[in-house]
Amino acid sequence: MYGHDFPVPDDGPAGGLLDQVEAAEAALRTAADRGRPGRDPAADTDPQDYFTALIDADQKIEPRDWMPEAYRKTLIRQIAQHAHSEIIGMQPEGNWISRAPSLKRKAILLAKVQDEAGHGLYLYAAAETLGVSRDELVEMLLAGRQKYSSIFNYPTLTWADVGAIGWLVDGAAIVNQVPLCRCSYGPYARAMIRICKEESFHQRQGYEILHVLAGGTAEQHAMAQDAVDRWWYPSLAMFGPPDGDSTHSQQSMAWKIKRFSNDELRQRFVDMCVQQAGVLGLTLPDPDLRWNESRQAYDYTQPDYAELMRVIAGDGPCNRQRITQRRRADADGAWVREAAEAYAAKRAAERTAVPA
Ligand code: BYC
Repeated sequence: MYGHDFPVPDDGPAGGLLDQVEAAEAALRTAADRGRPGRDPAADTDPQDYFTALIDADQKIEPRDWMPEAYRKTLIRQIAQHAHSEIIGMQPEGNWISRAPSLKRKAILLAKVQDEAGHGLYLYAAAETLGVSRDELVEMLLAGRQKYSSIFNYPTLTWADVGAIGWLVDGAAIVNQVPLCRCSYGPYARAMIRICKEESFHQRQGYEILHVLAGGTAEQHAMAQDAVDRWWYPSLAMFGPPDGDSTHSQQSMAWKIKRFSNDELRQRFVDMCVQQAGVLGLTLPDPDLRWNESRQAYDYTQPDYAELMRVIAGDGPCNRQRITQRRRADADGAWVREAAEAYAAKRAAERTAVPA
């Protein structure tokens, strides 16, 4: 199913990561088969104690379970932000659908962008199990009260950017998301398993675009290198602020929502990309990138976190354009929602009508 049609390093792109997704899926089933820690309703167990016991036993918290309000709020924040990112993330790539260089490239890109819409829907559905509606979430995004990933506020200037997004942005997304397949909240973990399997295809399509360009004419090679130069640091910033400045990491890790810190995942991503860049024949734009024998990892230059904070706060190159387009799409789709509601009301009335 995941066969390669071009040369790739042993572990990638996404090769080893997919094995981790399979393992997370197996662990989910084993946990379900093992059964939950017993709870005698008559013994009146403290719900907080039972919640903690479930987390400690690596069981999933399900929508029917009691959960601390702060756990619920954290999940809504993170899952909604993730869903919004998938939907806004359709824009930079959608920008190239009408200009893809061939029919085959266009079909592949269309499929990928449609997948992102699907990911958004799985995630909104997972968030809805926490007692919030999709309409409320969309409203909060449009009003600027919820965020989406910083990365989608950068422009896609050339066709090579579509390749760089696939390789680097989807690559960073997978490194971040594979551990979320083991998240303690069941609906989010299950959505992530499906999403990660599809993301691996996304990463490979980007890698393949860059592979073709890097092996093409001098001009094409330069275009690929320029795209990697522009997307490298924003991709590193996707993992969030450094651990010392991350407000939520500690609590989210204690709840097993996050399994690794922002810096741990960023390092994992850098280590993965160095080898893959070598196969592409492209250079990562960091003169200080070098193997550190004692850490068994690459030393690298951190992204500009002040820039990350500016982009998150709304002042990136494309923030205004992205949110304007999303508001327009929402307004343009109002008639579809109204029609669906009218149809649902009609069907409900038919079901309750007393036959004459
Ligand atoms: N962008 O305490 P921290 C995709 C915010 S879609 C914006 O470390 P946390 C794709 C953070 O929310 C990929 N905001 O937070 C789609 C928090 O804000 P508030 C999207 C960011 O949650 C289409 C504050 O900074 N992936 O791949 O522990 C086409 C402090 O941060 C960012 C996900 O959403 C950022 N980069 O960790 C192609 C993954 N970083 O509300 C591709 C799920 C931080 O407290 N999310 N912030 O003011 C996560 O894993 C975590 O939420 C994060 C942040 C690692 C992102």
